[in-house]
Amino acid sequence: MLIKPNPNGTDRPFASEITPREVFESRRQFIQQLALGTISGGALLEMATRQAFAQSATAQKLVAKPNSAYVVVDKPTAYKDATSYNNFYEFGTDKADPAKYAGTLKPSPWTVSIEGEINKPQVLDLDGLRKLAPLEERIYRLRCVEGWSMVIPWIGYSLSALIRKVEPNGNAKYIEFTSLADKRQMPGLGSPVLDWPYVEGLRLDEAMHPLALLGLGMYGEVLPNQNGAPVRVVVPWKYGFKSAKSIVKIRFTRDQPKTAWNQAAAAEYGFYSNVNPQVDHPRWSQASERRIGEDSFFTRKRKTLMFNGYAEVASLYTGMDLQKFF
Ligand SMILES: Nc1nc2c(c(=O)[nH]1)N[C@H]1C(S)=C(S)[C@@H](COP(=O)(O)O)O[C@H]1N2
Ligand SMILES: [Mo]
Repeated sequence: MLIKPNPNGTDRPFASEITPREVFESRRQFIQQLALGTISGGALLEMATRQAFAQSATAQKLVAKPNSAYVVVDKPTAYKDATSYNNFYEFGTDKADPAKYAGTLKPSPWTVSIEGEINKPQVLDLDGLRKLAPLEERIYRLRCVEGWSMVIPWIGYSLSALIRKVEPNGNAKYIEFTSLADKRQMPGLGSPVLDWPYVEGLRLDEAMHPLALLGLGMYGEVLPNQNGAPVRVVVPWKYGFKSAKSIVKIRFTRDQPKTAWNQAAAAEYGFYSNVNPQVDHPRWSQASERRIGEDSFFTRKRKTLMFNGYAEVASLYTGMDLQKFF
C-alpha cells in the first residue's frame, strides 16, 4: 500500500458506457433469481465453485452450513482470482507473490495463543478452533483500501464465540491479532516494508459484532496459504488490511493496539479504517472500487458503499466523527 504512488490505478477510459448485452442479461437473471429466492447460499457457493476450475485437488474440504443471513447479491469472485491476487506482504508486495511463495508456510500443526485481559487464557490448536463453534459459510464482500474488492464465501464462525469462551475481564477494551512472523517460512519478512509481525486490532465491541468472523476456510475448503491459512480474521465492513492472516496470537488489552499499517503511516491508515466512500485516502479517492474479475474494458467501477454495505454496524459508531476516527 506504500509501494505504488496510486495503487488504485488510473481510470481506464471506457470505450462504451453500455454493458454488453450478454453480461447485462446474465446479471439481470441472477438478480431476479436472488429476489425470487430461487438461489440459496448453497447454490451461490456452487456457482462460485463452478467458476473455480483451478480449485486445488489436494486441499482439505471443510464442511460448513450456509448461513442465509450472510449472503450478498453480488456474484462470488472466481476461486482462481481470490487465490492469485492477494495482499500478504510476508510473502512479497506484488499481488502475485503470495500465490507464488506461500507454499513454504506450514499451516499445520498450528496454535493460537489467547492472552491478556481474560479469565481463561489458553492455547488452541486447529482442532480446538474448528470445534469451538459450528462452522458456517458466509458470503462477504471484501474491500481493499487500494480500491478493489472481491466477494468470498468464507467458512468460520463469529469471533464472538471465541471471545465468550475466554471470558474478557473488565479491563478488556480492545483485541489485538498477531500474524505469524517466521523468516524460514515467510520470505517477505526480509523486507522492512512493515514492522513485523503484522498486527491488527479492533475495539472489543466491534469484535463482538456477529459479522466479525474467525475464518478457517473458503470455497468449501481450508484456507489456502496465500489467503491466510490456517486461521484469519475477516471484518467485512472495514478495509481488507484489518483482516489479519495466519494469526498466532489474540490478546485482549486495555489500550488501543499498535497496528502495523497505522504504525507505518498513521495519516493514511487509521485504527478504525471502516470502509467509507466519504473519507478519501490522502492519496486517492475511496468513492468507487474495481471488482476483481469484472475489470474488462467495458466494466464500470462500482460505487463504494458506507461500511462496505454492512449498514447494521453503524450503531457501533454513534456519536463518533468518522472523518476524525477514520
Ligand atoms: N498478515 C497479513 N495479513 C493481511 C495482509 C498482510 O499483508 N499480512 N494484507 C491485508 C490486506 S491489505 C488485504 S486487502 C487482505 C487480503 O486478503 P485476501 O488476499 O484473502 O483477499 O488481507 C489482509 N491481511
Ligand atoms: Mo488491502
